[in-house]
This record gives sequence, structure tokens and C-alpha cells, in this order.
Amino acid sequence: TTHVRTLVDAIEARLPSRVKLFQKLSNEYADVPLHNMTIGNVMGGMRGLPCMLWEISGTSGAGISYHGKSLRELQDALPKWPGSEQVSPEAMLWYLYSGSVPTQDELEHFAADLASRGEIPAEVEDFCDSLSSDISSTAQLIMSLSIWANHSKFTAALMSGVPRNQLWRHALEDALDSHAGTPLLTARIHANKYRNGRGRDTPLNSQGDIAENFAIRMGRGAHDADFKELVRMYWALHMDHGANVSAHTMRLSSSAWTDPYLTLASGLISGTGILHAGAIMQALRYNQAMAATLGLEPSAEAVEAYVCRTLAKGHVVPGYGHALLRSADPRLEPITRFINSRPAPAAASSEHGQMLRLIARNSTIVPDVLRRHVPKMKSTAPNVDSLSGCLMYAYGLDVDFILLVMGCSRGMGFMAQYVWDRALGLPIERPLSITMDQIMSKL
Ligand code: AMX
Repeated sequence: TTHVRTLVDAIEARLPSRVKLFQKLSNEYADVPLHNMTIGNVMGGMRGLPCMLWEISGTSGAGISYHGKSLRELQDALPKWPGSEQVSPEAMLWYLYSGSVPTQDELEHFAADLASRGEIPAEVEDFCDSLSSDISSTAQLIMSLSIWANHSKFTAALMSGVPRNQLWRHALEDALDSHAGTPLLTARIHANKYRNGRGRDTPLNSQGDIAENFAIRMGRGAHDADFKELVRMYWALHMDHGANVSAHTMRLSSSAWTDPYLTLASGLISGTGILHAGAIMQALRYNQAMAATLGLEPSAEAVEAYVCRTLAKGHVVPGYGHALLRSADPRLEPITRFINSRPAPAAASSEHGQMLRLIARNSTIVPDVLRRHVPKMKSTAPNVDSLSGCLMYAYGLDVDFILLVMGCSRGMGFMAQYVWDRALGLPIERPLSITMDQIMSKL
């Protein structure tokens, strides 16, 4: 039988040239100026400063690219799971790690490796099962990950004196365990919180992909192919988005060699902010409140008056604007395509269908309203969170839970970057802090 390349093989193939480049930039070019830093960069939350070294994607004026390819190009280039029409999340993950498109065989072997890691430590499951259902889904995941840190293979290797240039291999072990296990832990939280624990130990399919095994533990396994497709589509789109708030948090933790599970939790914690991924929940709540006040088919004038009332209170309109993107969010197009190809959740008569149409219509009205009323907004285009929470909701997920579906995917991106942080030997992060008085003294 021919040997099918594993993810370790694929990373090892990329590693020497990346380490060499890292050393060259660090040593030979260390003094070359990269950017003329201004007071505006400092006052503006480091906006526009190209200072966060990132391996799995890059940003430019056009937005994000993943090893030189756009999301649109990856939609065509990456393989799919047999029987699925969506890009496989495992294929995206492989690509983020290795910069290479996996073959169908590599994808299936990789998925089988992940499926074989479907065991969450019993201590973590017991802790998770003991949590009160009053605790938010996100807090439950974050707390459970903290317990999982007791079982970290990276931390065990660190404590036993493994040399630093080998640590990435142990980080990868944790990362792979977490890619398989975090969705299962998430589904367990769902079972405990919304199903009285029903189905939380349903046997997994060792031949299935992570989306299938997630669906099984969500109680939507064999009979709900559409849910699996939703999860595949959503996860493949959300793994990484450059130096955003949660990735930035994750990097800071990672730079001190913090345990991978705790690092993952740190990224998820800042993801809950409503200006960042928390907007997934907030945009859904906003649209629900709008529909409760104006009905499901409000006039453009009524929507404008509603948005103006939000702005007058000093609130932001969730789902619009972006700290980096200056035009349409590229993730919206595949999500919209998915919705339009699915009659069930978007059925004209259903409440969910009407809600999805309300959001689609708002996305043609609100940007112009914002342009006129908040001229300082750099882009008023809808972002991915304007729609994605409502889509999860249309598939029967509670508002409290929808952020976790995103967290599973973004967490995979964090962990891929974590492995590269160790593989490249990135230093501990330590910017200088500066007070406004110190800035004034330089003028
Ligand atoms: N509603 C009202 N005001 C807005 C706004 C919105 N949707 N978006 C931006 N503004 C305001 C900002 O608060 C800022 O005001 P300030 O100067 O008084 O602080 C001004 O317009 C300029 O903002 P900007 O430079 O265009 O964007 P930013 O980088 O400061 O902020 C973001 C980006 C996403 C935080 C902001 O657009 C926002 O709050 N949007 C709503 C929340 C949201 O949808 N977040 C999800 C983003 C995607 C993600 O990360 N998951």
C-alpha cells in the first residue's frame, strides 16, 4: 500500500523553509523599517500597524488571503467530504496548517485520525455535566477547556524537558485532540443545557467527519444531512480572519507558552465581545427586536427610523461595519448561496424564512442609512455576523448557543497558529506601553 501523507508530513515539508525565512528576517533584516508609525496608530487601537506576525493568513488592502488564496478561490480549490457539496472543514484546516491543498486521500486519512481522537478526558466530561444550565454555553465551554488543560500533552512535554524546537509536535497533538474534541464538548453542553443530557454519549461514527460526529452528538446525526452541510459550510468559512481581537488574544497567551487549551479559552473569551464575534448573538437579538416592533416586513422608512433610534442611544448597529474589511464581507456570499439553495429553513411561509428575508432586505437599506448618519464609519457594508446567527437560529439553535458553533471553528484556526508559533519559535510579546503624557512630551 502507498503511504498517504499525514498532516505531520505536510507540516514538516513546509517547516524548514519557513524557519529559514523567519531567521533571515529576524537576523539579516531586523533593522529595516516596515511602517512609519504615527500617533494615530497608537490612539486608534494599533489600527493599520502591520505588527502581528501570522502564519496561516495574511491581510492586504483587499482583505484576507490564506496562503495567497482568497476564500472564493478556496471554495473551488479545496476538496469536499464524500457526498457533501460544501468545502470540508478538515480540508480547510489542513490547508491552513500546511499551505497545500490536500488530496482526497489525505483528507480522508486526516478525518479518520481526528475521528480516532473522539475521546474527551472523563474528568472534563464530568465537570461539564456538573455545570448548572443557568451558566451560559460560552462560559461552560471556557470552563471545561480549563479543566482539559490538566491533560495537555504540550504541557506534559514542557514539564518533562522536551527541547523547545520539538514543542510544536506536542502542541500539534493537543491541537488535533481539540479539533476533534471541542465540537463534541460543545455538543455535550447543548445536550446538558437543552436536552436534559439526552444523546450526550451517542456512539460516534469512526468513518465520519467532524461535522457528522458533531451532528450525532447534537442529536441530529443520521436523519439530518442538511444540518451537517450547514456545519461544514460554516466551519470551513470561519477558521481564521487575521489579526482580529480573539486571534490577537490567543497570540498573546501563546507567546508565553501558555497551555494550548487555556490559550484556546483566552481567544474564546475575547470572542464574546459584542463588537467582535459576540455580534453573532447581538445581531440576531437586534433583528428579533426589530421584527417584534415593526413586524417582519417593515418599510424602508420604518427601518431607517429604527436604526436612527439605536444610534441616538449611542449604540452600534450590530452586523454592520468592520475594523479591516472595506467592502462586502467575502463570507456572506457562500452563506447566502447556502440559504438560497435550501428551501427548508428559508421557506417563504416560516417565521425563520421571514426573518432571513428581513435581514437580507435590511442589508440593502441599512448601509445607506449608516452612510448618511455615521459618516465616520469606514465601511457600512454588512459583515458576516449580520446573517450567520440568524441562520443557526433557523436551524433550531438557541441564541445563547450559536456563538459556540463559531467558536469551534475559530478555535481550530487558533490552534493551527499556536502550532506554528511554537514551530517558528516566536518570542514572547512585549510591546512598550506609553502614556498620553509621554506622547505629548515627544511633540
Ligand atoms: N453602528 C454604529 N456606529 C458604528 C458602527 C455601527 N455598526 N460601526 C462603526 N461605527 C462607529 C465606530 O464606533 C466609530 O465611532 P468612534 O470613532 O466614536 O469610536 C466610527 O464609527 C468609525 O468606526 P470604523 O473605523 O469604521 O470601525 P472600527 O474599526 O472602529 O470598528 C467595528 C469596527 C466592527 C467594531 C464596528 O464597525 C462595529 O461596532 N460594528 C457593529 C458590531 C459588529 O457587527 N461587530 C462584528 C464585526 C465582525 C467581527 O469581528 N466578528
